[in-house]
Amino acid sequence: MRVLAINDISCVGKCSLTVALPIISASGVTCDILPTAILSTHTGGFSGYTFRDLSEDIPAMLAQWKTLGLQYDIIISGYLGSISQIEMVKAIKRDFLKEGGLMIVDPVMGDNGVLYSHFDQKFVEEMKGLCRTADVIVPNLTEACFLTDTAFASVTEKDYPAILAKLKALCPRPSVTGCDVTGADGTKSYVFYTDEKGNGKSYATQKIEGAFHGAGDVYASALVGCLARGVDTDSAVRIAAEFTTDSIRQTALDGTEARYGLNSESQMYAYLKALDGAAK
Ligand code: PXL
Repeated sequence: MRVLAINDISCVGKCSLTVALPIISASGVTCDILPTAILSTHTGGFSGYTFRDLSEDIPAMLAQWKTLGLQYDIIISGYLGSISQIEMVKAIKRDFLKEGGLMIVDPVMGDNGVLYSHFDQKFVEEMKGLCRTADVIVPNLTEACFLTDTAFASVTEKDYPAILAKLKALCPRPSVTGCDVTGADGTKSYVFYTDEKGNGKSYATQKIEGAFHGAGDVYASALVGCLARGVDTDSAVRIAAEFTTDSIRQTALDGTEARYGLNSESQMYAYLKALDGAAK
């Protein structure tokens, strides 16, 4: 089983490839990487970071890979620094995804209702196009709103199923994270998702107050790890969501700054045990 993770390298801050590579590899499959950019830190909560766009290097890298005949069972794309990189990912899918392979798009664009630095509405429109080429997409609620032209500020918990249904017009198997629902027993954080048969479902974990950077990357990477090991969607969503929540809980206990990312390292063993129990 061979996975390709297309994402940036943010050297500090534990997101994108510094999260995807360890989690997907530990899941027991080969994880090759295509770095889209190298940043000294990620862009959320840091200033003065360096940002080297690697777009110019990528065609020659892909040309060499073609000579090797590389083909992937799963391709996951994450942070893309420009519209031309979105086009590049579409071409990589055409050239490097095996027949019957899985294209997974994490439409990394924003959080808490706002787009990250460097992104605008034009990028959102292009990202909708990339999502249309995917089998699975893993937006957070903010990204799901941008992809479905929904005003984030006016979203209530009653709207989540409709947002999921709208995303299905883009891609058959969306999974939306960070959907908070408050009930008598407190607030829960739901993933609203669609299984292999097209059924809309949800899975709840405990809501831990605060904004935690890199949570989407941990979730997407664990989901890919599970799917790569042949785990069914229901179990994959459950295992990835619990791993992410456990990592957030530990980070909150540690009291580290949110911008330095999640302590998912401490939860890796539990994640792998759950994965091993569910893997075919
Ligand atoms: O975690 C998402 C992400 C990935 N890559 C870069 C980012 C962010 C979020 O801020 O800045 C460079």
